[in-house]
Amino acid sequence: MLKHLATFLFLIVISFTACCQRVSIIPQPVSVKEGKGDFVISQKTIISAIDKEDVKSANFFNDYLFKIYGFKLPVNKQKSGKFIEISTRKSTRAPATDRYTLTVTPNAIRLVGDTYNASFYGIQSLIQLLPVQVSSSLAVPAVTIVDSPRFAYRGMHLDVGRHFFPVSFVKKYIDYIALHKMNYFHWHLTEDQGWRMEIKKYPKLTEIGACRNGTIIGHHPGIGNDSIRYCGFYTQDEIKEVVKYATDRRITVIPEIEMPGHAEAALTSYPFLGCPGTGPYQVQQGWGVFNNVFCAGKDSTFQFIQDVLDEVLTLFPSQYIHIGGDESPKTNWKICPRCQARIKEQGLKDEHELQSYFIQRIEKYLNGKGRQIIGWDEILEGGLAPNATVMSWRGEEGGIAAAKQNHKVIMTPATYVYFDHSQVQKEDSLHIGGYLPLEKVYSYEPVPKELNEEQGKYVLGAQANVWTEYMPYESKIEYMVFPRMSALSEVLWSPKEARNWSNFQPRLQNQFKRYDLWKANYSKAFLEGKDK
Ligand code: TNX
Repeated sequence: MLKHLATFLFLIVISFTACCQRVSIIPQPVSVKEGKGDFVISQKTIISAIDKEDVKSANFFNDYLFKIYGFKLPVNKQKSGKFIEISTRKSTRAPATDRYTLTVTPNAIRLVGDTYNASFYGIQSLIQLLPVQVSSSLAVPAVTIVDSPRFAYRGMHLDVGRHFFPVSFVKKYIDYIALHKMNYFHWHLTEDQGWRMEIKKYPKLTEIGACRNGTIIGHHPGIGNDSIRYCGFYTQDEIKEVVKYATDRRITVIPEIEMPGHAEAALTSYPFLGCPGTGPYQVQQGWGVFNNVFCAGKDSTFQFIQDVLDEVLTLFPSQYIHIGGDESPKTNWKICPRCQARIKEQGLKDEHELQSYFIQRIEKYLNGKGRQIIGWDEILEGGLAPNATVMSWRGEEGGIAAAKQNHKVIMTPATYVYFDHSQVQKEDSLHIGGYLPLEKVYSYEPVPKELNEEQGKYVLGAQANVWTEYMPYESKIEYMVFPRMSALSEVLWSPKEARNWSNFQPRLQNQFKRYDLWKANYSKAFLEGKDK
């Protein structure tokens, strides 16, 4: 009883603080100085933006206004009356810091970015200065904000292999990323349970590989199978559309083409890709790790992957291409004469070194095309490819080891940022297992204390992973992602010293109201004090 009373009082205090705080931004900016009075946005307020890129930022703001408040503002080159001015300095000083200054006075709103990205981030702060009550005249509190991100890599991942999500939802997800001032979307496009990207040279990848004949019911290994054919893939035109949509929002899309494991949908489409004597293959209907992986002994496997990557490169301008590398059992390779011959011919010690050979061969190919690879931390086993960036998921150890070898690292440890884990101790809906409450995400420090200052610089940032085995529909993704994504955005953006859990909570109360405005689903575990 006493405990409930305490929670109740705590919530009252929090809502009170939230209601009366004029500036409530997530992620917390570097510097906020509140002024006096308000700038009132009416339907006649002009947005002044000259540069074409700044106009894109103005358009994002306008789209938001329209979607949430039902009106748009005129965008002009001139300033007149009370105006919102967006401009970018295009600072050539290295390194470009993505810093912006947003000044609101009763007469004008001025946003100046050092880079186009920065101006776009300033728009996200401006959006969060808008009232959470819908109205046709919007009071924006006077304030001066000077702000820039702590980490260069602020990412969200989405697995569309286990469950497929249409372009409309992918765009919504990209908007969520943008609204959190995050800048990378890691699109996990191929899996054992479905190949989701059209490849012109290999049409069977989507004719066969994009469909499975059923899906297990319940938690792995399941209490049956629904026997419903489940299909989905993106055409190359759709992919172009998504990449453009993300680019306009200052987000880089990193495609992931999984190898050598998690590839059974590809093997089902083209059985020559597997090891002799293995198979038959099927697009998998349950979850987990499967033995049927790309054969590392055949040159035809590498030719196939290179052909696929050639098409990937034409669609994704990203400097980074994710090649997977995780959870690839060596069972087939151990009995495969072609793989054993490769081990011998290359003077490799074992199948782990064969995996390393596999990844290095692909790295060389992609480096030759001016791109860099990212791989899950298993790519450390058997020797790291010379220029690879490591995504550390099995805890932080992989990231620490890679940074110590002077390799770039993106931290995605399951213990802090796996949003397929539950936010409450007793989660009613199906989930992968594991308990990751909001406060734990908020407490995450991406630079491990095991690294010295120099090594710490190799940590580019972090990312939350959203594996969709138990997220069959869109609102479930939103439920798993919110509000933890808001906590992660602050971990990645705000200065380390500015991060403060008791200061974050009242700001989060406003953020919940924004989720409502967005009509986004979210977990109420924290809001109702049920995540302890
Ligand atoms: C491990 S994280 C995987 C995924 C699963 C996930 C479930 C990683 C690189 N591989 O294939 O979906 O666990 O949490």
